[in-house]
Amino acid sequence: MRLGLKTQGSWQRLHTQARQHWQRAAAQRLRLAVTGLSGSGKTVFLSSLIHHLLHSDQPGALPFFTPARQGRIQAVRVCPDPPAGLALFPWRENLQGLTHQPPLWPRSTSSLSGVTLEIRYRPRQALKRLLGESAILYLELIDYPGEWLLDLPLLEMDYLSWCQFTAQRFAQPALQALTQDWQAALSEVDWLAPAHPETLQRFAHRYQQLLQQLQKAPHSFSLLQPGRFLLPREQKETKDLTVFPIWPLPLMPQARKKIPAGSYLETLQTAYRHYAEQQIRPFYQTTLAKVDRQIILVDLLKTLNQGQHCFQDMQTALSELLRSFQYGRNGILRRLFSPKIDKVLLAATKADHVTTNQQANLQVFLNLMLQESSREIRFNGVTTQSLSLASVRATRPALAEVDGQQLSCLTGRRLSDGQEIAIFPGEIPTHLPQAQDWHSGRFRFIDFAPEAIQPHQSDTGDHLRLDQALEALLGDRL
Ligand SMILES: Nc1nc2c(ncn2[C@@H]2O[C@H](COP(=O)(O)OP(=O)(O)OP(=O)(O)O)[C@@H](O)[C@H]2O)c(=O)[nH]1
Ligand SMILES: [Mg+2]
Repeated sequence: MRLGLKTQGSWQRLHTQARQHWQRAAAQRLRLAVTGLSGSGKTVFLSSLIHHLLHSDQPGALPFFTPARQGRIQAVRVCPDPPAGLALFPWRENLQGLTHQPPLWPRSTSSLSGVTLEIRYRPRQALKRLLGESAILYLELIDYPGEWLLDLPLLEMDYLSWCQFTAQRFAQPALQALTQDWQAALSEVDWLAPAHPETLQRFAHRYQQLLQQLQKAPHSFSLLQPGRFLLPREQKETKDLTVFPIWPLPLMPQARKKIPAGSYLETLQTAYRHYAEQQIRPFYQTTLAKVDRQIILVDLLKTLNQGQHCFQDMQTALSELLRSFQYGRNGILRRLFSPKIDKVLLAATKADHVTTNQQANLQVFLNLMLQESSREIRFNGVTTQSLSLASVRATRPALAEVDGQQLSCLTGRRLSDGQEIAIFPGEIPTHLPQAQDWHSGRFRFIDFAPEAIQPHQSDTGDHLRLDQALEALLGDRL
């Protein structure tokens, strides 16, 4: 059938419009969730990723990130407006710190922020007909205090269930002795009596102090809730927060309905609900519910330093909070309206704290720690990968001669005093250590000050495998 000229023109227009719609829809927005507990390296990872992507159009940048290696990245810039409703992630300040002399790590994060990167690239040959000669991917990144993640499981529990859950945790041998004073204080109050605001404030303050003590070394527990109690008391989110668990609970479970009006228990229940709905849920919905890809950052060296209880607690915390994310396969429409995470990268951070020959072991150890969680994720048809990385290097490999033998060691500036040192950081186990191995003082990893990153280029010597992480997370979308 032959089309008239007019019809042919309309058809052409329709076709072009359809292609433009497709180009807009096909993509080109990707939200990456950077998930990790406090101190796992989220802010450093984000800052470094922004720095290296901004310079990824230079020859030789990010060699294991295919679009960069193939020279298909045309230009990357930071959009002036952050993702809706968020303050701008302080990427400039963080990068100034890392290029400063002496370089500085960014401060621990105390509020929510975000940034969108606009990546202009030449699509792969196979996608050129669909996307045109040049396309844009908007990459949305969000940063938040790691402690906030710890509260996600509270969205699935009511107050009394949370009390029961915490009571069980505090009864565990590692926590029993540390929390016995708190448990004794709880039994001095009749929680069904009319509530006095000062008593509630006093207990809230005491509970906050307890959580902060449990978070610090040598205890180093991770699963501490409410997570906002781990932030300074002055902060507006925690100032008047009176969310703490109580037990024993005389009303469990039959008489849940008979809680006296105006009692401590009723007031605490209301405060808990309010906290979950006004603070946790909005954080979850605006930042975590609509993500496409996820990187889970884990500081394994901290667990090796602190021992078995720290390892197990971090493992539980991560597996609890990962349940809150939506995993599954994305069709094009789902990707636009209710995306699910379709790819997850597990990353052991601070890989520059171990010698080169131990970095593969770090990855093996990470897989052991997260094997159950990643199995759950894969059950949803989601691909998982793992690696060990350093977003910013703080050490250099060196060889030392001991008793005529050449041994691998590391050199760098110790964070605590800025001294240049050389150390043998020890080996990373490739199976879960036995109880006796944890107590042998075998692991003593220390923190290093960062090395300055090149301010105007993406230098492969400034990171370890950041390009491989980008390949796993974005390679198929560019
Ligand atoms: N050597 C080395 N140290 C790192 C690296 N990334 C992070 N660190 C160290 O880990 C610390 C914490 O990193 P952050 O990025 O601030 O951690 P975070 O996950 O953002 O922590 P919160 O903001 O508290 O949730 C830094 O101050 C560094 O000491 C890395 O790639 N290499
Ligand atoms: Mg941070």
